[in-house]
Amino acid sequence: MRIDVLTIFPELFEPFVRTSLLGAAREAGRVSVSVHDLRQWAHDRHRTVDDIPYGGGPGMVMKPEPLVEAIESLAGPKGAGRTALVILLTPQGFPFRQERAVALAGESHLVLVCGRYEGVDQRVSELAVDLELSAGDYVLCGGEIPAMAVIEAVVRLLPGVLGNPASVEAESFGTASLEGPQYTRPAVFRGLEVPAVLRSGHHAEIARWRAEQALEWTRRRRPDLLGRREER
Ligand code: JBZ
Repeated sequence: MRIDVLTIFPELFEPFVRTSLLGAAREAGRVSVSVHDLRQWAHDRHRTVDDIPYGGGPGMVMKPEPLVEAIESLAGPKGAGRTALVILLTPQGFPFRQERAVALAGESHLVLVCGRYEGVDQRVSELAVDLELSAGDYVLCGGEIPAMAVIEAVVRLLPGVLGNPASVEAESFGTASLEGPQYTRPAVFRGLEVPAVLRSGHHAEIARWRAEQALEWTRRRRPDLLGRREER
């Protein structure tokens, strides 16, 4: 898979793409990630990428010309014949969920466009963007962190990236319920014991206990996930 990122803060991505699972996936040739400074496509010597909003109001809006030209240079013109999927990260986007990550993992080329300022000129979406996504219901200052969330969620699903595909399986169930508590050694830490059932060696009882704990945590913390099972 090829991933291109368009941002005014390319330096935010450097440690991220070099580290951990993503760094290893790149070195193994499973994915290539290229980060591009949007200001390369600015038209003036001040490298301007924003301007004041029509109709007034606070803040600045991302200008259409650099963005559309950058997207077209990475993905070609929108429409039939474009093989890349161009995604704008914006608070107005569809919420990014696991089912979307699974769909995106089947693409060969993603272009992730990070919004900044108060927003992006609407004509960018109309002329050059295929899909708008949001990371979730909290306020951020730009699309860079959401883009990293998309990259990590998608790359870990690519064949050969996770050493243990069983954890991919387990976590697709994990989108419908939370996992319960996890423990490692020592068996007693500061007076707190690992539950006896986990040390019993009774695999069927362990599985039943884990399922009960998972359901109880999901009821208390994420009842919305239980309602969502039928949606998937
Ligand atoms: C996002 C205009 O740039 C922004 C600002 C906030 C923001 C995004 C882009 S994407 N928040 C989110 O996914 O929540």
